[in-house]
Amino acid sequence: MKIDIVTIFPEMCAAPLGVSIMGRAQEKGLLQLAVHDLRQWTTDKHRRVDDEPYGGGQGMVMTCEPLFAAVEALRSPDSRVVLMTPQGRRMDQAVVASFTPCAHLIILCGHYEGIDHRVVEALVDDEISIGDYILTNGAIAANIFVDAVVRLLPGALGDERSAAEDSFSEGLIEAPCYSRPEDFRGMKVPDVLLSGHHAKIAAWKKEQGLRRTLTNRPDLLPD
Ligand code: JDE
Repeated sequence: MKIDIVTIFPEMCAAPLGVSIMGRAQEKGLLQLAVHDLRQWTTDKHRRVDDEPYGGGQGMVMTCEPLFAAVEALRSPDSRVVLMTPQGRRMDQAVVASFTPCAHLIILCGHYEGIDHRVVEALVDDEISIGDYILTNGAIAANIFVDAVVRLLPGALGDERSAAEDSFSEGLIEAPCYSRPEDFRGMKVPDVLLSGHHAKIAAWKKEQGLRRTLTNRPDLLPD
């Protein structure tokens, strides 16, 4: 997968996406990532990417010119253009998985109060929000989106277990987990996990998963 991120803060994506599993995905050739400074597509001497809103209102608006120039320079017939904005469709694991077949993503990072709507209408395929809160900068949201998509690419995890087995893929939260020591400052690992009784362990995990889902994420349970 090829991903181009367009932002006024390229350092905020280059560093986090250059290490760990995202860094390795690039070394393995699974991901071709490039982070671009939106200001390179400005033409005025102040390199402006924002202006006041028509009709008045709070804050500044990201203007058309640099964003159109960026997308026109980067796109190919198979690119999908994604805008990170709190006004977008809320991302979850199903939304993330829907992007894994894409050959090329161009990710525009929203900033300021808004983005000129002609960009959304003419260029953007998907407006994506990572959640119902406001960040200072869409580049932070882009890191989260890219990480979630790229870890699903075959070979990215290089891990014994597949991404398909993870929490959320089955619609519930998983059971709590424990490792050594059996007794830490008097806090003990549940006996069943030490029993070696696989059927009992499976039943316990299922029950605990349901219990945790009920307390932490009742919204995930079917009515
Ligand atoms: C992305 N979830 C949250 C913020 C913004 C008031 C102030 C600022 C037009 O694009 C944006 C992008 C962002 C940064 O991204 C997020 C985000 N997923 O906050 C604003 C909106 N209203 C606008």
